[in-house]
Amino acid sequence: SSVCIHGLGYIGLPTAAMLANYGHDVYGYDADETVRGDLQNGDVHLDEPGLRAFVTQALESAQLEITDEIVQAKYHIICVPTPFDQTERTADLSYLRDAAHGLAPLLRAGDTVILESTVPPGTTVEQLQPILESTGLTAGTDFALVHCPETVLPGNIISELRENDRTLGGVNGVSTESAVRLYDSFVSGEIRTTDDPTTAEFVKLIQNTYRDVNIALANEIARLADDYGIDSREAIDLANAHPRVDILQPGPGVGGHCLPIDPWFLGTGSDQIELISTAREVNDGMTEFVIELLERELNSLDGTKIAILGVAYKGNVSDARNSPGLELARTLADRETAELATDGGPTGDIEVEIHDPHVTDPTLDLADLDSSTAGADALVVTTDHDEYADLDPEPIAERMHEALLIDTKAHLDAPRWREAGFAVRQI
Ligand code: SAJ
Repeated sequence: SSVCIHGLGYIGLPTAAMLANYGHDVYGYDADETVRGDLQNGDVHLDEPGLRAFVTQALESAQLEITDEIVQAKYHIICVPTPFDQTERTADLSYLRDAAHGLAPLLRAGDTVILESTVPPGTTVEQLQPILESTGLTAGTDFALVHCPETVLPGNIISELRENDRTLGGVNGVSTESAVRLYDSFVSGEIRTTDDPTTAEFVKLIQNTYRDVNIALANEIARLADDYGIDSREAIDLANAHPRVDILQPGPGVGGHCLPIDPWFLGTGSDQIELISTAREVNDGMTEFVIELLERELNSLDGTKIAILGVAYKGNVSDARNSPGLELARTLADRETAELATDGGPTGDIEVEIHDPHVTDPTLDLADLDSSTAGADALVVTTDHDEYADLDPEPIAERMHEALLIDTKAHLDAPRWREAGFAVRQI
């Protein structure tokens, strides 16, 4: 079939390439001219394993064409960003509305429109449908309208796109079936359906919320275990041996563009998010817990140098959005300013250096490993990159002022670091 993809980001681009590589005639459109131009030149700038080759294959086969306009197609898939405004506590649906207004004039009877972007419950029916129906066509009778959320894990997008189960909700049975036919052509996982887009939107949100709340439990357990003087990870492992218990791992907080955001989407049309918002606070509060650990070990943070290893939001990715490592760096830096403001002298000065072998963001002041650890009083590992597990502690110990390692991911080989003279604390 012919498919037009609206939005060529982390979801739209792999989906476009996937459909193209499965023989569909795919037209990829992005509102950003630079994104289109780069792709037309064969440049894939998104950092995701295997994506470049996958997209190149689709472009070279000519099954995927990057177009400068939205084109008519049997299927339209909308994969645009839906950022969350933390202060207003609302989702910014302007990209979605723009996409819908662009598509409406081209919509024909018999077409299918699928929304994949993560949205607050009700968006497909309350926001998208009226714009598409302003054409005089009716959803469900003249054209199919469906929400089909994506569930792929960054770092593993291409195989998850093919293998993950999908939940798909159309405005009626005919709509749902039309979308099933398209996803069936490349999805090897199970396709579950509901004839209600709002349910499909809700399912996506509660999946990420479940994970966020579960991690909050793990983080609270870590703080409890600290009070009781026991190892939280050993306790969680033993607890998880029970067939009905499955607690996730504690850490420096929850990052990325999904888990810290999606739970709030549930609260845009309801106030019933007591546990959910508390879980968010527990996870965000891990920054303060790491600082507490630092203060306990160093007595005072005044005049210290802290090296933070890992500003990607999780291991082996380069994405630093909502990253716990960055949040820690910024909180420590803000503390420095606050102290300076109150006592006017340089005594409160905390020097913070950040390091990451994957992140290339030019707006971040990243240091190499040697200079970030030179003279440092503590090393805080906030991301479980493979590279960090292989670090040699000896030369790092020699460079540092105090040999203290706070391993928030329990990722490094603690006995080896202790042997090299480090005091090691894990979350
Ligand atoms: N984390 C922990 N402890 C854990 C697991 C994760 O602290 O035991 C932290 C990570 O370090 C990271 C954050 O949680 O900071 C999120 O990482 P993640 O790997 O759990 O999830 P994401 O954000 O990369 O992707 C999630 C996935 N959702 C679920 O597993 C339910 C993915 O399948 C979704 O497609 C994606 O959100 C999305 O786009 O919504």
